[in-house]
Amino acid sequence: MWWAWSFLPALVLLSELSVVRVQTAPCQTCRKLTDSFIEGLERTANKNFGGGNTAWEEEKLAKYATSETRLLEIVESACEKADFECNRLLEQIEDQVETWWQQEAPDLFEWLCIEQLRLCCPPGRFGPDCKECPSGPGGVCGGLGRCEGEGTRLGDGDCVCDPGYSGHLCQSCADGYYREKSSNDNNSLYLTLSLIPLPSPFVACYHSCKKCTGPQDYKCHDCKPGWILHDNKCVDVDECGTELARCPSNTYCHNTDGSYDCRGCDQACVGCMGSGPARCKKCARGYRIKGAKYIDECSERAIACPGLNEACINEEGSFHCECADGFIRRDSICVDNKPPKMQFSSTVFSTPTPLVIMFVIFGSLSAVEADE
Ligand SMILES: [Ca+2]
Repeated sequence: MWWAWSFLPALVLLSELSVVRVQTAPCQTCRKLTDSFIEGLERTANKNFGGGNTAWEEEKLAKYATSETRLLEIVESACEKADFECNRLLEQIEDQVETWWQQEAPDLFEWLCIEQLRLCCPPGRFGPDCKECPSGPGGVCGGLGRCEGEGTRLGDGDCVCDPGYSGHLCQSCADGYYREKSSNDNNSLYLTLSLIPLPSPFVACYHSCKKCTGPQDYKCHDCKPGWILHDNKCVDVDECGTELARCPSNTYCHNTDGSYDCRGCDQACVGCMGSGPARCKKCARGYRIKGAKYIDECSERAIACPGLNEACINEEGSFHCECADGFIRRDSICVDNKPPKMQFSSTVFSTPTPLVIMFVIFGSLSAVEADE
């Protein structure tokens, strides 16, 4: 391509990496690229070819304003070097950019990102076919939220409402909010006249209330999860005192406002009912209860294994003594675990060796003679 030679090494790399088709590139990348392109146009608006004889060059060459030299300048700075998505897109749209440059210039974003590449949608539209977002008085999502995927070929078009609002067009009061009476009147008037609704007629309830008639804690009608209604107030549920809490082993339940959390037991515990070693259900290996204290028995010199070559082994709530490595217990004492020396019968050793040999030889011969 006519301008590709100037960043050929980058294009070689990009070609290898460009497995994904342009259509999957997000609208945001295209918008960013076209915005950057327009900035480049503005930046080069007052430039010319420069050099010693501008008049001559403008006479012999195309005017700078519509020249490929200017386009190359813009293209080269359209993407930051580290912006992979932008560079990939730029590589794949060089034909379109050149076409756009040569024609009567329409809006680049609209022409390129919406019409040519089909990566984006016009405002107020979403999804592959650019369907209309839900709209009501006040505009898209009643002006009180945003349409999921608006302006792109993605999304489901559902309204994501501003805090306090809910419903298809964000006209309902969300949980945890109530409609103030005075605002309600004004808002109805505004809606009747098809004017833009007043900003935020919904006000937050007390933090524990799901439904309420005012911001105070005693104006609740319903409570958020973790709270229970009592005399129009929402009272914290103590999950730890009920079967509601579920905590993993070796943790304990800690009640909090509107919820609970599970906290780790002390290292001296196997299971516990609270923080610290005094709340253990059982002692961890190497610890035993002593008054209100849990101690490592093996670290206590007085009760550590007193025998020679013995090692103290901590157990759950107890301990025992074993012979150290390389020793075995023999007659209650830990002795070196070397194999015992070979011992032979005293009757063999009490017989003189030559006699034994003679017996074997002549005994065998007499047996042969007898057979013959
Ligand atoms: Ca609670």
